Amino acid sequence: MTQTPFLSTDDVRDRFSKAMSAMYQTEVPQYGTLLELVESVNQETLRQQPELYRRMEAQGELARLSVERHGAIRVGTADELSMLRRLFAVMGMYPVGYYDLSEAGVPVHSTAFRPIDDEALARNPFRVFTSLLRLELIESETLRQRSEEILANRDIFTPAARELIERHETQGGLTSKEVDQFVKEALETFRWHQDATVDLDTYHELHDEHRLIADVVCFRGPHINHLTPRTLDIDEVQRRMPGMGMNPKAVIEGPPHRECPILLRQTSFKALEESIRFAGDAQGTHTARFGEIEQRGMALTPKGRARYDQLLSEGRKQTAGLDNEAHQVVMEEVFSALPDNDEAMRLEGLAYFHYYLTAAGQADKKTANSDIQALIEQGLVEAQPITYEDFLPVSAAGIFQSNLGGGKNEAYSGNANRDAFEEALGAQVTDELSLYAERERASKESVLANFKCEAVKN
Ligand code: OOG
Ligand code: NI
Repeated sequence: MTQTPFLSTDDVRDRFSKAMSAMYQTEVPQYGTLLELVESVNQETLRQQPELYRRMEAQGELARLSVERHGAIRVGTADELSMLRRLFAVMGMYPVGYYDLSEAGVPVHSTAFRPIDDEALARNPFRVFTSLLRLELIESETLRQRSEEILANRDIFTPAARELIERHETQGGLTSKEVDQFVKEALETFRWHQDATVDLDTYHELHDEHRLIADVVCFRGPHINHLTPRTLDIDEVQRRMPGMGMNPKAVIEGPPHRECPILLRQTSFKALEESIRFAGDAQGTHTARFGEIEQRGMALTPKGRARYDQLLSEGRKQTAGLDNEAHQVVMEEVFSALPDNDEAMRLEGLAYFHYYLTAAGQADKKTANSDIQALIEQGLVEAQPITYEDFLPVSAAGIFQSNLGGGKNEAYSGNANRDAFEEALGAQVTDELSLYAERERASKESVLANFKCEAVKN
């Protein structure tokens, strides 16, 4: 057997995400504190819940509990976005999902570059929420042109990064040594810059239109603006943040606490004000970078998602202005309309499940049955909820807003434009729901193949 000289894209992603985490901890020490807090809450939770410990150990989840789940960046042009697509492909990350944030008053639309296969997700689930600034939504013609000119004058990729991306594409991979170089060069794109490319007046003009525009346009690169580890108890981390010197956002976004978690819950410590040197040597500040945590639950079907969206908007009507504790109480009440156990979620077609053979199912040599529910009742098959691997636009908007000083501009809304986004990207985004549906279907098919008929079994 000939050995491929190339490292797997999963290994590239693993090396890159670890290097990115190390860089971000040096750049934003408070993020290191957040990692420590999350780690201690996770350990306590595992000690208090031996069943959770056993399940996570059995699923090989413990070793990667502390690796980051996602980060986020914002870019300014179609060229930057399409080159990022090629850069992320080197790490086995592909655009999944289209998120319209204009609806929430933020002039961007986004996708998540992420691994797609189960094995790739299990190896390292790192993903990057990537937003493209929509200059076409800015009303002022002069500001728009000025932004375009500034953006046209920067290259957010190093020449060596471009060269290695091309090499990956032509030779079909990178050697271990090339990967080390690639990680080093790619990191340059995500680094923080203390020097702005514009003078203080230009910064203020752009900032006054929307802080996000200043954040994207005024710097040499799309600094990583947060990283996000996974927590096993988001409510507890939110409670303890102030005691560790962190200023948490007002409320935890997404669904409330449940016995059977759904989708995604998120919170963050608020972005820090950092000093910047502007062109002409003026000193000023910019607020962009924060730290976030997430807790994931089961992926919902379109029917389940419609229920979620409806309950969320009902909840939001009742929670305006409430602090997190009161907000969560109301949300739990509102969400009690959704069944809180795996079986009901499955039988009502509200969530996606992966079907497995139980030990008895594997040993079985006589059953012939194509009714999955009957097989479950006989103890031959078992269904496990599929974890949601994507993002939620309303939550993302909440995260944006709490870190952008509440900046929200109704004038941007109602402007979803997936076609324009895909044209800028140079590719189509994969529909996230189709991935869960396909995984459920394939698992069902492979389980049922086992119970077809005697002839097949012998
Ligand atoms: C991205 C905000 C969205 C999430 O976790 O929903 C996000 C940004 O602020 O650039 O990261
Ligand atoms: Ni995030």
